[in-house]
Amino acid sequence: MNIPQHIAIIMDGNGRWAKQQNKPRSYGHFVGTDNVRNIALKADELGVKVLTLYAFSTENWKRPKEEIDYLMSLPAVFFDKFLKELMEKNIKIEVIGDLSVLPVKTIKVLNQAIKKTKHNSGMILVFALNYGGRNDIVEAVNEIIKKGNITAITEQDITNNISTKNYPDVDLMIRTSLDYRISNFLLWQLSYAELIFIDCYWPAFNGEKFVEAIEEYSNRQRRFGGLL
Ligand code: V0D
Repeated sequence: MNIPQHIAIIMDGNGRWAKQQNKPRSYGHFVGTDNVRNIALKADELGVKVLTLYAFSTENWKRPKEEIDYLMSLPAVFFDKFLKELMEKNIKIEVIGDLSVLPVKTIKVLNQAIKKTKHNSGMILVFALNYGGRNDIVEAVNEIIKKGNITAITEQDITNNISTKNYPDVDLMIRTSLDYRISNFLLWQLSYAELIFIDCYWPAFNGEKFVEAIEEYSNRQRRFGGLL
């Protein structure tokens, strides 16, 4: 099996999963948080180098305030339960997106976890928070302009200044719960990625289904490598 170096996941369907069992949306988010741990550990075990998870998009601010407040408490819930385990596995936490407008408490929790795992040399677990793909490209261009004296830029300039500049290109993008959209996730970075859409809500997505997706990726690579 050909293991992708960098996997990106849109963790969709938490609300619908909860509704199916007559539970509040927040319950879906809560179980979804536990599932982040399951999938991250599986990815680590398989030898994935970078796992990028779309946790909160710039469009998610349109949701009811109550739901947003709950979502913003989840990084703390996640680290209280799992930071010890992440340390044991030598996993490094990083974040992409515009954190400046998140609640101060959430920013503090994130910075603490980033700091604590900074010297870990294993898998990098990246959370995309208040992230938008178009904004990521615009910010990269602004970075380039700031460096001054520029009349033309190249693709490499953008690649070198975008939020994922330190990671390998995304090999595989998985979206759960069968919406066939990129939804302003990693636009620049998904140019050559395999896209896999899975008929399963995020809280019900498990290690077995994750491995199946990677097998599908691996088969596509093999067909491509063998020139059809
Ligand atoms: C809800 C499914 C973990 C998607 C997963 C702030 C929607 C559960 C985190 C998390 C969310 C983020 C950063 C970090 C550590 C953990 C998270 C949000 C939503 C939005 F450093 N799960 N999770 N963050 N959900």
